Amino acid sequence: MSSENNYVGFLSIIFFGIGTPTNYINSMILTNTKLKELAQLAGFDICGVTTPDRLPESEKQFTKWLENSYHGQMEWIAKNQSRRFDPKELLESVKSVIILGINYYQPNSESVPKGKGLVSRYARGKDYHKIIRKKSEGLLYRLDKEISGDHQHKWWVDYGPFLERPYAEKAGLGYIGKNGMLISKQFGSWVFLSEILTTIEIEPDQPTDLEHGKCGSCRLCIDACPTDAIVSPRVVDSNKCISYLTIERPATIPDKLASKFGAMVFGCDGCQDVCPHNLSRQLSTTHKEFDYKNGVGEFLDLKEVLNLKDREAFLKLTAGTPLTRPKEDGLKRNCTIALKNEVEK
Ligand code: B12
Ligand code: SF4
Ligand code: SF4
Repeated sequence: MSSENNYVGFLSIIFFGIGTPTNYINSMILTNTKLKELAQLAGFDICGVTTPDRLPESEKQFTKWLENSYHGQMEWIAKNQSRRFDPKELLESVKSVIILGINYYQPNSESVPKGKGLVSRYARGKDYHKIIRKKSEGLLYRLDKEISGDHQHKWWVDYGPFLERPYAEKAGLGYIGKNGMLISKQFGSWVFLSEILTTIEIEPDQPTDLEHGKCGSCRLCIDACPTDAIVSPRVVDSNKCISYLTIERPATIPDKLASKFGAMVFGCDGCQDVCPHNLSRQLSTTHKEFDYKNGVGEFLDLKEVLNLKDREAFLKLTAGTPLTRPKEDGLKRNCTIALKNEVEK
């Protein structure tokens, strides 16, 4: 649901301790408890820490995923592989990997009104990249005040060449379910992830004790996926995934797949909606920025979108939200599909 097209731009705003030759960096220690306190003050709901080791199993799975072309036309994800696999290539003297999470859950209405298209939960309010960027800057400011001496950080949300879910699992934030989602103990899978790589030493968390259980024999998400995109546990074929097809704007969407979108016009929550770990944990977000009232909302009026006159009108509707991503023609294509699906229901 993201691209590294914007990666350079995003990197340029990454806070990066300036001009300290790596070999002069002092060893700095921060307690795990203090970090979590600072993360909470900065507005993050969950936080975990791990060491910057490589993750051979995840590397293997990622490589296999690319070999199977499950990334579709997201060519950017096949780049920077060595950096993606090794945090030290992203920050040479990295000592700790901090993973942060924010709950964005909000309930759905009982049904989709006629003539409307459904927007997935994560995209109803403001664009999370911007919101998390502000919170990350706030946390870095607090860290810099707390720890004296020279230290360096690099941080991303989503865009970076970084395996967010596997490191989140290793940092004890939750476990990766058969739907591929990182499922936290506190909020289920309705969390955005982001990370800070830092030269500060922080006592790591342990991979989760999984007190909230694993998938076991459950396969509700696999069976519920309208397009059979979960091809095996933890493996999603983007070519079939409604999220990819409606957000990343691939050149063509086969009719056979489009007919399974139902009313979805941006993203898809199907494999999360059915997860029993979510049902018992979903709590409405306390971050008003993600609230549907502060963005495009839960539904789009299909005809209104199709009648948008130009780019300016498109931006008036979508600016500051994730819905700018498929551009005007992509969003219109999605709405055309939803309208056709409504007629053929
Ligand atoms: C590309 C991408 C997509 C693509 C591909 C999805 C996919 N499953 O890979 C598309 C566009 C389809 C997509 C869709 C969505 N995405 Co997306 N996406 C990403 C992105 C940018 C990269 C993910 C990636 O590397 N995929 C490649 C696969 C191979 O890697 P992976 O899914 O992380 O899987 C690893 C583990 O499962 C691991 N693994 C470890 N042990 C084992 C063992 C076995 C046996 C196996 C098989 C695998 C395995 O191997 C894999 C590789 O390391 C991340 C951000 C990031 N930088 O990580 C966000 C991210 C994963 N997306 C996110 C979200 C919210 C979504 C959607 C829910 C959006 C929506 N509502 O429409 C859907 C969910 C679809 C789904 N079920 O995964 C969140 C997930 C948060 C969470 N709690 O998990 C992320 C982390 C963004 C963020 N910063 O919050 N996404
Ligand atoms: S996001 Fe939707 S289409 Fe993609 S794997 Fe989940 S249920 Fe299937
Ligand atoms: S729906 Fe079932 S199989 Fe899928 S992630 Fe949740 S617990 Fe695991």
